[in-house]
Amino acid sequence: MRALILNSGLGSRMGVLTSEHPKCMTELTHGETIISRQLEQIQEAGIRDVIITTGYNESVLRNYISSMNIDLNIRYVNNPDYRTTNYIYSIYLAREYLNDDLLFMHGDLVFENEVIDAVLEAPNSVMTVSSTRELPEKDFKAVIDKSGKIQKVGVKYFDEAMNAQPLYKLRHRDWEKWLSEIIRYCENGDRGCYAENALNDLDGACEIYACDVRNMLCSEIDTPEDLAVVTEKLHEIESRTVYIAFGTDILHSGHINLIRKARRLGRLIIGVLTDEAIMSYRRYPLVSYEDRKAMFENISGVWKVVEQNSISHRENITRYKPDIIVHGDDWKTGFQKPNRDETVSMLAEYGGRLVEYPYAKNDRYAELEARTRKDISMPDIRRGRLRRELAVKGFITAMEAHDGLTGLIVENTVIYNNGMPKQFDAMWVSSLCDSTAKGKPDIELVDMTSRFRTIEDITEVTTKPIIFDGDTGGRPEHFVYTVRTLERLGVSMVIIEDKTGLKKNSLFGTEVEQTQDSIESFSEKIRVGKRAQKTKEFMICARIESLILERGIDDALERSHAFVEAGADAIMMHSRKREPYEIFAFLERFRSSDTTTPIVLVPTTYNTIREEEFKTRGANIIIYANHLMRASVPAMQRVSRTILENRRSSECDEMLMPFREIIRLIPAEA
Ligand code: SPV
Ligand code: MG
Repeated sequence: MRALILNSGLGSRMGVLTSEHPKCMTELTHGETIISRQLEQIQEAGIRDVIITTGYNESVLRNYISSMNIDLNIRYVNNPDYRTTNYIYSIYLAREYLNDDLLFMHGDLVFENEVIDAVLEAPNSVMTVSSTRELPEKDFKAVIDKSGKIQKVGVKYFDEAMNAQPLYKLRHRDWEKWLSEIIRYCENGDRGCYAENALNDLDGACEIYACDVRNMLCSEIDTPEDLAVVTEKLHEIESRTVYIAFGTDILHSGHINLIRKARRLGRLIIGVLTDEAIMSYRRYPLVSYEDRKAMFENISGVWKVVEQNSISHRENITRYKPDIIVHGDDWKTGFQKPNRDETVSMLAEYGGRLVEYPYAKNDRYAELEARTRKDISMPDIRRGRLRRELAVKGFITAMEAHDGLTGLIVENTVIYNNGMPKQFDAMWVSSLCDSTAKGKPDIELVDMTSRFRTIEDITEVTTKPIIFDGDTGGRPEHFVYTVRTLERLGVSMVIIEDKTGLKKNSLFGTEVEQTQDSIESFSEKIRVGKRAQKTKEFMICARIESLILERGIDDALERSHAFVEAGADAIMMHSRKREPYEIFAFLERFRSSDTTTPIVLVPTTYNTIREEEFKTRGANIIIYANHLMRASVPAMQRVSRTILENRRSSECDEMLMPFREIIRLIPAEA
């Protein structure tokens, strides 16, 4: 595409303002002239070839443009008869350079960036019109048909006409027709009329549509009064604030393009989503908040970078009252829709507006995201995540996973409540479910090598942090190896319970014989584990069985403090009561002297309490310890029985998920 700017005319209505240079050199704001603004906009649109027709004061204009810092191929075409001819003749003289799609404008036209964006994005040939401005007495008006196509352009049309401005984007096939007519006019000696007269003779054969720019700035400057109006509008445009939020940690060309467009609309504020906000809907960010903030601060043309605490724009709309919010159009549907609706209604309250650009879908971006996911699933990055999530969110939830598939379910299950996403933060690799999956009792019979294999099956296909149920931790000499292997595998936390001898599952409580380890012996195991640990991030959590074995809260508290003293990074207090009171009592008493050590709860039996209440009472990690396993067993039994009863499987259809849906859960190798 090329640009054509017509600058041959005298501009006599500007009076002294054009006595020494052509009208296009009229200053608008601090050093910016009409022509410098147009050329910059053309350059930003990615157009390289510009044809400028000249006449009056040509050398002044050429010297001025050559002093500008722009990177454009400019060809000047002089119209020596500029005093006696109109621009139709200037175009005729330039005809050999106009053999392409064309962005065509008069040299006295000032328009805001959104106008040129709209013109260039239009699929057809277009001319700018305004449906909201009054019809001018002397200037151009366009007659438009029902399909939006322009029928006539001129100063004399008033019926079914709209205010029109001489800014066109012309597809070559349309422009070719108009240019042939211009050539015919000029060769017939008709050089004093508007080029649009030639267009009108084509009777709509040249398909140009109206591009309605409504109240946006798009005005010719003919008089000093016009200049005053335009400069005032430009000041208003320059003081507009534009807001755009980013939850990304990899900047790709799609983001850069969006930023480039956004900053052309006003002073750009970028809202950087906090780690917590990103984790709530997507995944753990690979790059820290501080680094992401710095990344945006270093992009030129960004006015301010601020924090956005949630995926909702609410807080920052209230705080910054941006005139414009920019977003990709992908949020018109899907989980972000309520967020978009909220944004639109908040903007409407004070007259702000939303500008949406087509979402840049690109296989390369998907590949980049897949690679990032791979990176965050690597042990060194994954291991420290639980600590960071605890630091950022203070309260997290974990769901049981016992193989790759259940890992994927925990990884990918997300729900949206009014546009606010919710998902599990971590995975619990339970000894009970790991053993059950192998058809074995939960008595430390499944050896560590097999348990590590389960972890690997899960880590291979997921990214969320893993909390590993280490049973009793075994002998201290063995625990040393377990700790190091878990660290190598990228596990974030091991929980070991203060039992000794043949361990049985805690949900049996006192129905079976179980022995609690002594404080001294278990403290020593914790110390040995902490000494063996190679990385700073790995966590060892002490699980206390006093309430399970009905030894009372005082015993539970004494042990908790002793195990923290021995180096435990967290305490898991277990209970198998249906009522939560002993857990609440423990939380209250423990928190009265220890406000920082994370507390882990497994509310399998006292399951009527919601997460918020545990959080308020001082708990930090809630584990749903066996629910996926318990969901699958009755489903499998029902299907097995139904097939036996019916001697075929069609009765089960309703109970089964088609395999092509199951396969969707499984990511393809990127
Ligand atoms: C497990 O899930 O293996 C546990 C928790 O240890 S519980 O079964 O409640 O003891
Ligand atoms: Mg267990």
